[in-house]
Amino acid sequence: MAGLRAAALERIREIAGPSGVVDDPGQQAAYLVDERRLYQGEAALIVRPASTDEVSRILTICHEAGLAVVPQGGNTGYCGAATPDDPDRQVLMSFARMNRIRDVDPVGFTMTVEAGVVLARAQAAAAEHELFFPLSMGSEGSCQIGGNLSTNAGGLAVLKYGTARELVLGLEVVLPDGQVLHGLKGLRKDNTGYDLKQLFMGAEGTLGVITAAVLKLYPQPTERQTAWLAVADADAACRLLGAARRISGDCVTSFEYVSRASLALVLAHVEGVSNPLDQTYDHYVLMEMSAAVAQGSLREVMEQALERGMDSGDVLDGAIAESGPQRAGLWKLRESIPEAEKKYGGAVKHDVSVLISRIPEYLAAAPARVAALTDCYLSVYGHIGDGNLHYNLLPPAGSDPDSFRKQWAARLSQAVHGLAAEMDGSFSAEHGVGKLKKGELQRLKNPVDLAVMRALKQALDPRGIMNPGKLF
Ligand code: 2HG
Ligand code: ZN
Repeated sequence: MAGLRAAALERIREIAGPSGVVDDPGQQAAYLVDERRLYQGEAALIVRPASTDEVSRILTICHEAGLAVVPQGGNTGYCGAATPDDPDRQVLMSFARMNRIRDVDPVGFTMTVEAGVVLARAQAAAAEHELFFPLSMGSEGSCQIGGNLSTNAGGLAVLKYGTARELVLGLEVVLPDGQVLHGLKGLRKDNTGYDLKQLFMGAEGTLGVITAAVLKLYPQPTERQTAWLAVADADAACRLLGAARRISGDCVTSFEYVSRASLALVLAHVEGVSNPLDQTYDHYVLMEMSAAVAQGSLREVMEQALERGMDSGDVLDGAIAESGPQRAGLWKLRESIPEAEKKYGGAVKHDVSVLISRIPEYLAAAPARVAALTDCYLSVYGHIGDGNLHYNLLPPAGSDPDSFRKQWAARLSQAVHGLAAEMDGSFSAEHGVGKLKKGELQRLKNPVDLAVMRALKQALDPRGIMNPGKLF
């Protein structure tokens, strides 16, 4: 068996060629550890195929030889889904060389890209044609489209444009046995049975390998209005969201919540930021509207929404960005919360969702669940326009982050996730399951859902060679 595998690895090397294999231990290191440094991985080989044909030939060999494949994009995931853990059986497949923009269709508003295209490059390629690819997140300078789709990434514009899967019109996928699903027609309508592409998005590489995608593009927004607001409480934030969506004809692109404690972390640990308001408040919202409209008209709409919010008492205070740099400054307050948490010493991170209307209930109930276990510094923020909260728990000031994590992470996460599940929510709204949350998947996912997931895995990957140990 070992001899068969060694011969298979040799054939894979030949297919990828010298530049398609990473042998230097110094270079290997970055592929083998995950973004949050939760997992130190090991692999039999790190291969970087340059084409769908190479991926297909490599998978055919792996399938025959019983080698497993761990797909990896920009390696920015939070749950360890792209880290291999078997030095004899697992081949890490990186998509860094599959980075071609195959086509942009300015009539149909679509773009066909390979899995290894970095998200920011996909955005720029659309912009070259005066079009807009709306998927956007903190890691966009390094995360790749293949990873975005495999994890059904969320990010900062889900409220208006949806999660990654909603931005896809077709996929090219290599199945575990090397066969290729050619789904790049880019049709907007095709009612011919199961929507196969949906199976592979959010599957975290456990059913096959996404090698290319047809993405939906949109008109470029010509105006953006961004406001940093203090709101009375979470109920007020939810009412403001509804009012702003109505008043603007659904131009609210982002609606992000930031608690007093999360802002305090940013102000204490991140360079070049300042509090846009004179006072401090308990609850903030970063609201952005965007549209392709005549210059200035969205500003009036934003002001109208804020005036109404102030009249009703939902909005206590606020500042609207007057320039690009001011807008960037407001976004920096929100986007650098993860960096501030890291500088504080790290957080036990959560990514839960409930119905938007139940966000206040979640926020009211969660502190007691946490406090019943141990004292924590709560850094609560997130995409409340999507019903998604990052309910992050940091060690109290002065205590050691590593021992806090070792002692409490599992129990704290069970409490935070359990509350979301009790409220018919999700324990993982956007970061996925990977290795980190697979126990929680078994504990909290409906057994019928789990049985269907297992049946699909068995049908598509009966030999279990696709990203083993992830999700299940
Ligand atoms: C965000 O919304 C990301 O900034 C990261 O999803 C959240 O670091 C986190 O917990
Ligand atoms: Zn997020």
